[in-house]
Amino acid sequence: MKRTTLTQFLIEQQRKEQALPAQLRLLIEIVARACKAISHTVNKGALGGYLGSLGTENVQGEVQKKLDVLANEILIEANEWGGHLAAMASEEMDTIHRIPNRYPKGEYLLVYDPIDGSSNIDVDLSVGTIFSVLHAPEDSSGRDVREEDFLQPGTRQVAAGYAIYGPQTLLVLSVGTGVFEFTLDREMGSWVMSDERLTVPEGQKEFAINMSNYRHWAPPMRRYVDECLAGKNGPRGVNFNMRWTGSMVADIHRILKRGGVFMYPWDDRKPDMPGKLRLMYEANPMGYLMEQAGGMAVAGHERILDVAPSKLHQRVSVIMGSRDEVEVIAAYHRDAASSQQTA
Ligand code: P6P
Repeated sequence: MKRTTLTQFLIEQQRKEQALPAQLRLLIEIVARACKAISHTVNKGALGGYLGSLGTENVQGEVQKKLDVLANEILIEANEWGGHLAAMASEEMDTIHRIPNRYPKGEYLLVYDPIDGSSNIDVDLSVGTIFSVLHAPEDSSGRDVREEDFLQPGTRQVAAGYAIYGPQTLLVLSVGTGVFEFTLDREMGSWVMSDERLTVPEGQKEFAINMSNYRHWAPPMRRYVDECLAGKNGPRGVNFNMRWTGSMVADIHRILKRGGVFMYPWDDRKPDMPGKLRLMYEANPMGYLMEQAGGMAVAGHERILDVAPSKLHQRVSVIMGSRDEVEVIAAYHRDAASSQQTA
């Protein structure tokens, strides 16, 4: 069967859908090529000497794995010369990385998590790279890009995607015309389309959350999970299943393919923080993909893509997946918010 490669797909998007300016097409090709290099490194594991930690911490205060830093460097080296970017930002860098003056600057901003779920690397569980693409502000062309140029709501994304390094290496991508999946053909070294116009199935009863945090959640979150656990004898009248991989990319990919809901909500361990996951390079790109696939993504009851960022590494509560289940959870959060107001 003739398969469509990523390059053919991107050219068709450029021709048919006018969804893809040349610089954005180049950006995606380059990120996809960098993800091939990251996949090669991840798959080497101990044989490449890339497992384990560096003993350093990133801006999040998290221990950096060797692969976190290496993947970040691969993405910088792959992207900074191409003339498609004005700047880059990453979970692994305190602030933005401007394109060096020796290279031409482009009109896009790339923000990414080079290896999400890196704690899984040493135990051979799936990890991934998550990326989001924004336009650099019009007025930034004549000046140095600033951090606040990145602080755009998720609705302004022009493309987003992830690579998942698992039993297969996949690239899942949207440029605003639906979600498409490509599988890395290692012999040919090319990305080959393996699924198109993904849609998040509804009516699926599988939830993903770290249950060990149960006692720390807000009441609407506990209400939803209690009802899932009550199963067919409870108010939902049906049994649920649970999955939690500790790797957002793996959980989100499963939900994009077979439905369900992913939750990392606010909890009282750090009450001043809205959640654990980062808005700019985890929640926004994954929320964009979920919506492009007919799913839904909220922070409590607010649409994640409407959240106005105030800091590059800000965190957010994340609930996303099948529209029917996310709507139930959002309704419980609205009920709780309105009863608080009337109390
Ligand atoms: P916990 C990985 O560190 C990550 O950022 C996401 O990929 C994942 O969903 C979550 O954190 C796991 O968090 O608290 O269950 O270890």
